[in-house]
Amino acid sequence: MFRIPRAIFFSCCVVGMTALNAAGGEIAFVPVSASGGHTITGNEIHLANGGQRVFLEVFLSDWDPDGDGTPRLKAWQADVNSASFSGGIRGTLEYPQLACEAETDPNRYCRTQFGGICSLSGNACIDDFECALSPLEFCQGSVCAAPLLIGDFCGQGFIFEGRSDYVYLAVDDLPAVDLTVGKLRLASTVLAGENPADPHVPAYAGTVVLDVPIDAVGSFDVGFRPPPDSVLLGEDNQAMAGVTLTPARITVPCTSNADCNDGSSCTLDTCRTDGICRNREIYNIAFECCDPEVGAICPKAAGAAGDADGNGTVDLADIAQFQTCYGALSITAACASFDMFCDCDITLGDFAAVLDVLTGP
Ligand SMILES: [Ca+2]
Ligand SMILES: [Ca+2]
Ligand SMILES: [Ca+2]
Ligand SMILES: [Ca+2]
Repeated sequence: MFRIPRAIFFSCCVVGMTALNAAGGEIAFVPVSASGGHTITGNEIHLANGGQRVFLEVFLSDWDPDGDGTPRLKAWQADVNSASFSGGIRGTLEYPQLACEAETDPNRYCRTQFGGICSLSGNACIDDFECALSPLEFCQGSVCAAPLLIGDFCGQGFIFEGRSDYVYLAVDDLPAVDLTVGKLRLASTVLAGENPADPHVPAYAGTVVLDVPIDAVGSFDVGFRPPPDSVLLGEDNQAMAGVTLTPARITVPCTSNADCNDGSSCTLDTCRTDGICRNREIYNIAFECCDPEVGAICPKAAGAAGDADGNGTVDLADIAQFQTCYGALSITAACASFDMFCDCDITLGDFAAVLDVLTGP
């Protein structure tokens, strides 16, 4: 489905040729506002504290970096990756449910979407007909059309088509916001042939709203799922190669050392004066390992992982040695090569990892 980026093959040998075939394109998250104190620098927003609602915008750019008019943008999809919503020190980002009543607020404007949540069953839905648990059940998250039903909500993501910097402002398109349970996906395709050329400035494609919990601490990177979930499509219906997916970073400062507890006894947790947590290892990672539960330190294996007898292969002789190390209360130098996760124990998990590196009979 994807064109092979030729630049990869040439870049090793022909310096200066790479630009000719260099793929471009970027789907970027840009923080634009928050409900409380904050500062924004590029793709990063520093909140004064947790308990805020943050607005991020999706921008598309640079799909024709050499400006020769091709490729043009037929369709795009930006699929939010929620994997890092709990990637800070503490707290989990959440999608809010924005009420429908503020239709006049451009920051809450509901737009075409292709997935919601049934009000009673919680099942994914497109329209009310798919929510048949009771005659009262309806599809939440569909377009907020009158009459509003109690509890109906607009999306936590929307596309404000009227903005002057909207990527498909001048052409007919089919914008869509997918609010299927646990998912948020923005997309659009042009209707007929008028694929826009690269305007050489970032073009707005949609808005995503996230709630940062009151007790949140640390940095959360909010990005996009890799292709084929997040793509730019050219006029040839092919996904453009080499598109950069740029996440936004939401940072909430710490106020005490306790705020910075990373759950590991192998690190010393301190809150710096600038509100950034520092989690410094209490052991020498070059020569030692550490048990994060109790902070016990043990020697690190000198040789290759799994190769207890040091003969250069991981084979059945090493497996036989494993049995004498399994479950041992202290890790000897001979057994250290089996501590595959450098956490100062020899467990079945280590055994499975040793099997993965088995190189001989
Ligand atoms: Ca081009
Ligand atoms: Ca720690
Ligand atoms: Ca060996
Ligand atoms: Ca281990």
